[in-house]
Formats: sequence, C-alpha cells, structure tokens
Amino acid sequence: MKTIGWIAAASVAATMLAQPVLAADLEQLKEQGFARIAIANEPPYTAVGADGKVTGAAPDIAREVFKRMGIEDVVASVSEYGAMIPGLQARRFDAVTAGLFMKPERCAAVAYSEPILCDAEAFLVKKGNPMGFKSFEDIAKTEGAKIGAPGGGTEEKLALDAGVPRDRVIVVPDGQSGLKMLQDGRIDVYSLPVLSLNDLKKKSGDDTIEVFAPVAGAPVYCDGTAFRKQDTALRDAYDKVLAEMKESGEFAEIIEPYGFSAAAAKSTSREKLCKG
Ligand code: 6CS
Repeated sequence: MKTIGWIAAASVAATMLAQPVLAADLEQLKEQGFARIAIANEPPYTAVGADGKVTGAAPDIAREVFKRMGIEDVVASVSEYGAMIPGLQARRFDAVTAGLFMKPERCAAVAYSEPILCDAEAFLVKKGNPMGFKSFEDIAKTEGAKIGAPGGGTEEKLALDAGVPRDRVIVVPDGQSGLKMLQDGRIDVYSLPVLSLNDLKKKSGDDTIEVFAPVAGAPVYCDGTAFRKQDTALRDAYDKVLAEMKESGEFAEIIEPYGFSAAAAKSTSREKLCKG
C-alpha cells in the first residue's frame, strides 16, 4: 500500500510541476464571469459608495471594456497604491484600474494598456498658501514642513526625489485622512492629482483650505489599466476594445463627465509614457 501511496504522490507532484504558470487569460476570465480589479477609492478616479457600489472613471472604463470582451462584471478590492503591483503579481487581482500612473519603473513591472486618465499634480494647503508651496522643492527647503502623500504613490516619490527628508513625508491612507491631517495642522500640505484634490476640497465645504495646481516641475501623468507582465495577450485584447471606444467617442462619454480629457489620453501613448 505504501508503494502505491508514493507513486500517487509522485504523479501528482509531477503533474503540478508540469503546469505552466497560468496567465489570467481571456477564456479563464470569461469562465470566471468577472475580472478582479484593484482600486484606491480616490474620486473621481475610483470610488466606493456607502452602498458599496464601485464607480469612478477607471472602474467605469474597465467594466465597459471587459464587458465587450465577454467578461460580464468587475469585482473591486481597495488597495494602497504601493500594494497594487505586488497584489497583481501575487494574483490577488486580474488588473489594476485605479489611476496608477505610468512611470518607467512601473512599466518594467506590469503590462499597461494604452493611456486612459491623465492629470497634473496638486497641493491642498491652508487658504492663501501661507508657506508659498509651488513645488516639491519648496517643501524640501522649508525647515520642518510636512507633506502628506499616498504610500507607494507618485506624490510620495516626487517629494522624496525633491529632497524632502523621509521623516517629513507622511504616508496618508486616503483623502479624508489627508484632509483631516491638514485641517488639524499635522501636515502643512497634502498632495494628490488635481482632480482628486478638487473633488476633496469641493466635498469638504471648508473655505480655510485651497488647491494649488499645477505643481511646478511635476509632469502630467496618465494611467493605464495594469496587467501582469505575462498577460500581454489579455492586455492586447483590452487595448483593441479601448482603441475602438476612443475612436467611436464612447471613451470620452465615460471619462469626461468625471473631468478627465479624452484628447489628453489620445495625444500620448504607453510607449512615450513608459520612456519617462
Ligand atoms: O499613480 C499614483 O501613484 C497616483 N495616482 C493617483 C490617481 N492618485 C495618487 C497616486 O499617488
């Protein structure tokens, strides 16, 4: 009996080893009936309503493109920006649709679609911008000034690259926390893309704060939907539908009510953005 056990175990092991590293291919996702997407809950890019409904320009585009690919729906998980790529690679998600801006180091780690949502960077500051912050370098040279930014996010990296010491770059989990920390004086500036801060400021109803934009010296970024490196066939199928929607005007119909420009996304490319 023991011998049979060993043979059975060996054949199972051999079969498992023989399995290729399965990409999340189109047929698999069609069968699954949904694509698992990572979002951040940062309106107007991504949002989760009190009723749990997922909206925002990025998930709305993804839902429509996947539907036209035969994948009926999307199931979203909220993630910190810095955890999105590791989560994708660990197969916790099938795609990242969160305004994850294309940058060379990210392009090296994932397979991005063509550009979708473009935006400049901004600062949320006290009314009148009393510390005169116009760039990340201004914050670096202001002794003791603290900036709030998303963990693993673009603004955190821009601040560190501009010379803001690590202990003056405060990781902020979400917009509401950043707003409160600024209002309480625990940070002197909170940085997110322009449309995110405009949305946050408008909903706050707080006239003691204001948005400064665009941040001098910071590029205009664009996101794309991010897939695993090995899932390029899935990404190419996504891009084909995305291009059709850009051409037909349906792409603009989805993103422009959120404040994004279809022309901005159509004016650039993954190739250009991944070059940096
Ligand atoms: O891609 C990023 O890192 C940035 N994208 C958005 C939409 N918000 C903040 C984040 O740092």
